Amino acid sequence: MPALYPTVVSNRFTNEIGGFTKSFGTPDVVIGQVRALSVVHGDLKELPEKVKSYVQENIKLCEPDKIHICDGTDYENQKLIDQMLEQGTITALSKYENCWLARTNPADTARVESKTFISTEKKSETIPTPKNGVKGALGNWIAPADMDAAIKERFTSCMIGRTMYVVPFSMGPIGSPLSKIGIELTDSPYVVASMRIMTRMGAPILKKLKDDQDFVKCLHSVGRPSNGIVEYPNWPCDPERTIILHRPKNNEIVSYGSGYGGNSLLGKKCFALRIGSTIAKREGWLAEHMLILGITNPKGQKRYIAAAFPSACGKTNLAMMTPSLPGYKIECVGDDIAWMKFDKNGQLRAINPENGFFGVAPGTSRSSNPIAMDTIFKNTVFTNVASTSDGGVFWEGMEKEVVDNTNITDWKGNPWKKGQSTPAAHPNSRFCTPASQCPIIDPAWEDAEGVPISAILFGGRRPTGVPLVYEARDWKHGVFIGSSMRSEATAAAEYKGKVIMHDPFAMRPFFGYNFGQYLSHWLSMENRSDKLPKIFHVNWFRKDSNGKFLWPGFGENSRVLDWILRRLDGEKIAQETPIGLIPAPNSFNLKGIEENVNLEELFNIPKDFWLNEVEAIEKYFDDQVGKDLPKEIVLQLENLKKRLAQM
Ligand code: GTP
Ligand code: SPV
Ligand code: MN
Repeated sequence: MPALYPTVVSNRFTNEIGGFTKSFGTPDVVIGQVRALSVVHGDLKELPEKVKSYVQENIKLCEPDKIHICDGTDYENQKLIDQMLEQGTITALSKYENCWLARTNPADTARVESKTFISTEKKSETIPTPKNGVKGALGNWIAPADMDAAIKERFTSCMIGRTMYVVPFSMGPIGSPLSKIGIELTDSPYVVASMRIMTRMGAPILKKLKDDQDFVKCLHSVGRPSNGIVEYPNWPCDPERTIILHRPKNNEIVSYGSGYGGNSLLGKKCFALRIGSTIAKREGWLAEHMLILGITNPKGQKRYIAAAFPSACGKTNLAMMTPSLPGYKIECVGDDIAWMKFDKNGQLRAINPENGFFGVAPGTSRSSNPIAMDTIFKNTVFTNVASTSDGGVFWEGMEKEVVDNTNITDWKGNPWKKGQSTPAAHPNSRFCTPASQCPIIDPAWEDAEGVPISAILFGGRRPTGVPLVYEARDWKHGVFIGSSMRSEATAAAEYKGKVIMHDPFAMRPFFGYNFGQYLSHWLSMENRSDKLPKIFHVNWFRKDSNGKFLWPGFGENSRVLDWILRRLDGEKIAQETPIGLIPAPNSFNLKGIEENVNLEELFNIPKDFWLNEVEAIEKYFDDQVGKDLPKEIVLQLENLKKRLAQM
């Protein structure tokens, strides 16, 4: 029987997560004295030794009232759902099967890059040294002692009155040589329910984990505001003191103050990308912000492509695309993250370390992404979308899919009318849904060896100047293209306005170590294989002078993939330009949409634009990367300049 803690430590603490409204001071706990606590689910004694000490250490720090070791069962999930319904964290969406809607505190709706830090002994291990007087924009560093202090200040006693959930999870198929295990400790049932969708979570992971085996340590608390006032009892958080910390040396993540997305589902950006990229560097592979898709051409030949686009720039859409070109078939392996490694034959292989999709809701519709629409209406947690009076969901882009006369309630819980100036759904509202439900999930998506990658795509939102597709001249040029990526800011992070930001490899918010060294690591891949994937850059978002998209996008992007696959086959359908290879005249398949597409404008490469672009890239490298920039990249930039000058 679990030993119940008899009384609350101090009556300055009120207990339940939602009811915490009073101020509180330092708890009356003697350091080193572990409060008796009740283990409400699972058995602490049965945890692998290293997990046990990690849990005990953090029980001491956070002082939860209860411990719940997650087994990942339906029964457990139902209990969590019931509890969240009771606390108002979620509401039921009666129109669908096992679907739920969470509305967050409006101050907690996206990743917070500015509060995300990597901790290493030396700052230069984390970020390149910017030019004098320039603020670094390739990640934030924190000294180890400051990280310790930040944790102590925020986590001491932060779980009094709460349950600490112990969430064992695997990134990647359980048992794959490419997979890694993590343990997330969290006080958020929403995080537990979401981690169960996004990762392989529960008892089988603990069974796999040996006593002395290492795992990625993930500590998370939604936090408590220091003034003691929880403004949204259904969504406790502490936006003012939110901080997301990583210590690569210890494979350690510590996240405080936010319950949302990449801030709290620690398997995703924190583990699979930031810590993941540092492990990948050590072990000689790549952890990337990329979708993975399988594509079969009309001849029946199947290949796999990985693509890196910044947040909210079309990864999920491309990964689930319904091709408009007859005879093509797309299957989905993953929509956000790829772990890639060259096998002993020099073939690059990729796994999707995730188990679900945490996808942008607005813009997802029958016409733009029918596959996503066929995936998400069961067993899904929606966050910050609008709801309808018939128990369904709504967001911008779903106008044609709601029945007339249904009333809409916006993401904040207020009545909403069509045509209103504020959006119904938050622009970064999301669905969290099991990947296995995707009707076009690839048969090999859980293959332990990973799928073979034939091409890598980079891309972003470029309203001007950047053609629909161009091909890198070789691997080094491809790495340069990745390093010089730029894209319009989106709602997935805290940036405002349509500013064009540098986002190398779509990884700017996710580098786990110095970007200059990351580039060297990418360049070094050339020594690992004589059959490197071809690299391309794509841009679905070029606009005409009226601000209208020049390219229909979505399913029509299959035409771009068609050209790419034919290039992989060695077809002579490319012409040289200063920036890379673009389709030769009449080689790009426009059949059926010739009328609506201005190919000339789509592939135009304006010299002035590119001279400015090169200047901006050069300044960025000078300002931000300095002496850490590999000389191969400097050379690539020089060569591009020369080619442009001759244009
Ligand atoms: P994260 O989950 O944040 O990493 O985003 P993502 O890269 O998966 O982007 P997603 O596929 O969710 O698309 C984000 C937005 O871009 C949605 O509003 C889409 O409708 C829109 N979008 C995606 N593909 C296209 C396209 O080909 N053309 C246009 N015009 N918009 C697109
Ligand atoms: C992104 O921002 O790239 C996302 C959402 O996929 S989050 O998980 O919040 O990082
Ligand atoms: Mn996505």
